[in-house]
Amino acid sequence: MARAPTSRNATKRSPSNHPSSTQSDTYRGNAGELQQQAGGKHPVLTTQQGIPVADNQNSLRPSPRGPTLLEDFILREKITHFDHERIPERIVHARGSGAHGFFELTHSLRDVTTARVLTEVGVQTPVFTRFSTVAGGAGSVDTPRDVRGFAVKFYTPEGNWDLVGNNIPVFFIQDAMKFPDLVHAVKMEPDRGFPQAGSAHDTFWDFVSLMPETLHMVMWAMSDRTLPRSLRMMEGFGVHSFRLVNADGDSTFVKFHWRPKLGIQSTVWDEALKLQAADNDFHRRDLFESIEAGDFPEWELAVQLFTEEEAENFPFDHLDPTKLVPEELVPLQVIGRMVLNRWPDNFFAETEQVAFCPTNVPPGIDFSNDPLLQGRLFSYLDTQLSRLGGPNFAQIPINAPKCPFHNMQRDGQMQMQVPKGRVSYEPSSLQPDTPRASQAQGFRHFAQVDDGKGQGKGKGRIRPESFADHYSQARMFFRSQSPLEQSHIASALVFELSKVGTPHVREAVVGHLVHVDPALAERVAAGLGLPQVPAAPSAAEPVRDLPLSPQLRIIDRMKPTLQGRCIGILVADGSNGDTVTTLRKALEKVGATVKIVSPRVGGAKLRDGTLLAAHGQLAGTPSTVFDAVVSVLTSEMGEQLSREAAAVDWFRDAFGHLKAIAAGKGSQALLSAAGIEPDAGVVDPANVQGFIAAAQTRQWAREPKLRNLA
Ligand code: HDE
Repeated sequence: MARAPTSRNATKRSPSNHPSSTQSDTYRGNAGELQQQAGGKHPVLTTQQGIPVADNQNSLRPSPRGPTLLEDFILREKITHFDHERIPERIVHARGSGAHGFFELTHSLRDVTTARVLTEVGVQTPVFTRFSTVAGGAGSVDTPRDVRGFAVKFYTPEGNWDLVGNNIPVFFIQDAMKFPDLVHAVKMEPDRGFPQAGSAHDTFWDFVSLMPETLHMVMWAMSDRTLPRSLRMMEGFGVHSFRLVNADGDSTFVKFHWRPKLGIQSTVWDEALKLQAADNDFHRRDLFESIEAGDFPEWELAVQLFTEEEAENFPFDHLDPTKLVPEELVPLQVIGRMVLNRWPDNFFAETEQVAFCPTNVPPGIDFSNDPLLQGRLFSYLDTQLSRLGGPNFAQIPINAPKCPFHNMQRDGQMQMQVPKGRVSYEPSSLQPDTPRASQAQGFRHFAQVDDGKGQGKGKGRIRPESFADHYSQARMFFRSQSPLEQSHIASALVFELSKVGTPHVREAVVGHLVHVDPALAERVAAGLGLPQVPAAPSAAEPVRDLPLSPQLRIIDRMKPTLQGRCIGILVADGSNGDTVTTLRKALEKVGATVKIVSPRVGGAKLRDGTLLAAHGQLAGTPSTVFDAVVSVLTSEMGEQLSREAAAVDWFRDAFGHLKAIAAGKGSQALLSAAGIEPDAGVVDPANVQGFIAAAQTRQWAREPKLRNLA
């Protein structure tokens, strides 16, 4: 007979380290409304079958030191469920963070579409948005150099619309056929199982060197776009051309853009590297904290609209996903805003189980013939079937439409619905309330007439001639960047290719760069220590100098604001509380979040004897997690901390990452130990306005003095 531990054990040890069923609760009522008599607040623990559990600490044994009995259905159910807790992670975009919110239309597109989500101004459509990195596994860090996914599920009154985009407006490849190859090349190498979450390895660059169509996106991937400061400071793009279709059946092409209210901003490379150690969850935490604080992330939705005829005159083929439509060619029109205002209740149920499918489009939104998009229309539903285990994943609450839905699809694993009646087919005459297709409301595909271009020989595995120019837009992107951003791209290429062990791969990539920009190729070749610039491969099309597009830069588009930014104030025993309070109030007034850092998390005993609690301990809260830093220290504490690496690094990194620093006399020993030669971005804490002005940007002028960029 199974027995609970003896009361001797229970009284000798605390229940938490040797819990005992001698404290077991008593119950009344049936399983549906079980109440504990003791305490009264907690519902009674039950099995999945609703059987009340008396002891959640000890498995069933014939004697205290005997084996566990198979009869223990409670243990078996608990362990079995646990054994099956994981589902396959996404093949790409496994690491992600999501949030709920709404989309509000501010400008109707009634002329060009019937989709109500894009025609009814002022209506708030619920959304769930998931941001992700691409290459890393679900448990990888938030801040590697990587493209970010930007996927939005709109729960519209006409069914779900999934706009599954990225933070870069072009893609690596032109045809879905190459996607498995691209992903296999970028993910960890199959024999060694590394590197995790990064493209700086041989197989990725081998693929690049053999697939010149990747070059345009490679320029973006090597730019600061892949080092976002925050998910809230990223742009998003639908990438492909989609169609909008109006009531007359006319089609207009559309490109979708998300533009962050806080402006676009990135980190610098050294900072991104150190963030991987400082906080694995840097972006997830930032999104969570901003929503918890009521400082809701917001984006504008903008569109580029163009007709088939206009597209004919573009100096590129808009159906080629390695090409973008410059804003200077087709301006952006802002049509609405998205606000994320609610963190999911449960990560797994929502962020993990959300299943985006580019095929989810309401009537009035349609696809283009972009061959990459066409492949995606197949892939996502297919992947969800294996990831979520069967055809009923649309019934999972995060995936279910919020409008009514009815059809004759039946049964299958995990069916949650209980359809009534005898009719599960159509047409039928037996049941008047069965669903029927509607010509008036139903989705109608745009009646495209195949233009037949390039198809003269009939069916075939054909790539259009108009997709042949792989370098002109890569050049346009690179040359549109500011000199510093160009240096960042060159340095990123040197960094990544330096991690490539195979010399011919390095050289082949540099050969392609000659087509992008010969000076870039020279810089990268020099950075790699190549004796000479390798010869460029032959290009299918002559490279053209397209008009530049300054809108593609980031640095000079950073918004001069402290809203959404976080300032760290370092204090220690003896710090002047008045200085801290004045700064804190001024910074919070202009929208910054302020966090106190101290050698001990319990806080610092200020000069007036009060205790100032800290948000973080110095060693665990490096300056990488802040946008600008302040230190308010006595000279004595400054001296003492100047002998501690964490404190010295706090300043060295803040300076190296081009951040504003407010540091008074007491911090001089630390500044010296960090080798900082004060510049315009280093001010006295008493100069509050000066600090605010400096903290609203990065000290770009500092960068060339600090590191040898390629
Ligand atoms: Fe994806 N992609 N993709 N992709 N993608 C997936 O779907 C795929 C592409 C993007 O937060 C997978 O549910 C193919 C472009 C995002 O859940 C998979 C091709 C763009 C997410 C898949 C592409 C994206 C995915 C993996 C080429 C930007 C994460 C698990 C034909 C416009 C969505 C899953 C989330 C996820 C396939 C290309 C964006 C395997 C075959 C281009 C943001 O189905």
